[in-house]
Amino acid sequence: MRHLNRRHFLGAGLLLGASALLGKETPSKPIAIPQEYTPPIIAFPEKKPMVAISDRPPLLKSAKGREIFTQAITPNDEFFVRWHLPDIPTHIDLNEFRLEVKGSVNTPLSLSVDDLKSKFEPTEVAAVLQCGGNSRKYYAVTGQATHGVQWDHGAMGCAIWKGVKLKDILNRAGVKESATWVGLNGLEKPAMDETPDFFREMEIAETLQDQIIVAYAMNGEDLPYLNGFPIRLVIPGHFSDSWVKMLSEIMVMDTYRKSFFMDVAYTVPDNDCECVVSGSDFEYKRKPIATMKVKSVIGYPSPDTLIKKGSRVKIAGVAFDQGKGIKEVMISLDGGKSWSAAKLGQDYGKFAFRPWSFEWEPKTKGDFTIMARAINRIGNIQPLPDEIGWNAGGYQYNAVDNVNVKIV
Ligand SMILES: Nc1nc2c(c(=O)[nH]1)N[C@H]1C(S)=C(S)[C@@H](COP(=O)(O)O)O[C@H]1N2
Ligand SMILES: [Mo]
Repeated sequence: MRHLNRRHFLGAGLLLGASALLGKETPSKPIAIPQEYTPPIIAFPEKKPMVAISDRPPLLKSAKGREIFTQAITPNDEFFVRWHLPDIPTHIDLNEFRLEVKGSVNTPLSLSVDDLKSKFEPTEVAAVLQCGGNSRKYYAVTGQATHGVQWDHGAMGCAIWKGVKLKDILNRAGVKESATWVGLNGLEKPAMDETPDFFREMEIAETLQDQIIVAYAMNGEDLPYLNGFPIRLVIPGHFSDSWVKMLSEIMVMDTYRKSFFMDVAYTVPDNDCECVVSGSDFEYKRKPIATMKVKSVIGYPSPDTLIKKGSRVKIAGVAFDQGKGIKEVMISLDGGKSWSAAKLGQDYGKFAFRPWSFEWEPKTKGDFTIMARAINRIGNIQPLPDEIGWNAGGYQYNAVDNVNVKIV
């Protein structure tokens, strides 16, 4: 088992993503609010030019900004990209690539992508892929910034994933009775010995859920290389840190294996609100982030748009949750005093983006704040920005989105 010095990774490790995993001590309090920085727009293979927050490892978001979130399905060539380790393979030979299923199983398997396509029943699911750190920068509004890549809403997307149920693969291998956990590993290797491997774990019971798939197609095409070609795990309703890309190993285990990305990186306070007093850094008992929280994002208009008085504006966006389904999206044009229901668009299923729209004909000039607030079918509702619980890693941000526009 890889031995990690826990303290070594606290705090600063998350501030700059992978590059900072290699050193640095916990920063002293209070956490500094990061400086604004305008990242370049770079074209990567199979992608439109995208905003490159980092190019090694690639951290890309759509150059359209929030306007990519006016549609239910995010195009592959604009889908965001997030890798932790700089050493991702430069090529993959499908004749050699195998998904190994091993450990506590009766029959270890070594499956090619063709095997997955021809020897298993295919299945499809539309599902939102959202980084646990998505929208993290908006925590700064609370007065206390958080560690990690300061994503706006760009670290999410929704695609139609096609592949094989994880449980079908596990059943084919025959999981032994002693097994309790399943470890999932991607093809990329840590660049240095002291960097943790990107390794995720799931409890056996969780892996048996029907909707979890090993996907070989995204929106009807091969997965883009940067989104995990040739196969990746898809766990609908779950934050994407566990959606292992370039999945090459499924290790069935009798005991839990401690790992950096499970136990330290993507964690929130282990209490009911999953929050702490803002600014209290990482000195709390943690648990891994899991299911997503109800959320909506305004796709159009973008902040600071000038709108002519009397013109017709179609406010539009997307909403989603952990898979209960969106019941309603409410819009406010007066800073939250009154709310009206938006019109919900096409339903791609309970794990997908639910597009919504709201017609507005502004009749007076001045500054307006548009707010959007989603409620799901079990009554979960987005908190207002000043009500959201804070955590040092800046995970699970889901406060009511707002955009300021000017009517002229
Ligand atoms: N192999 C591998 N899989 C991975 C990661 C990684 O670094 N390596 N990052 C995870 C995280 S934290 C996120 S947010 C998603 C990003 O998926 P995307 O690049 O397809 O958008 O991949 C997940 N799967
Ligand atoms: Mo992530």
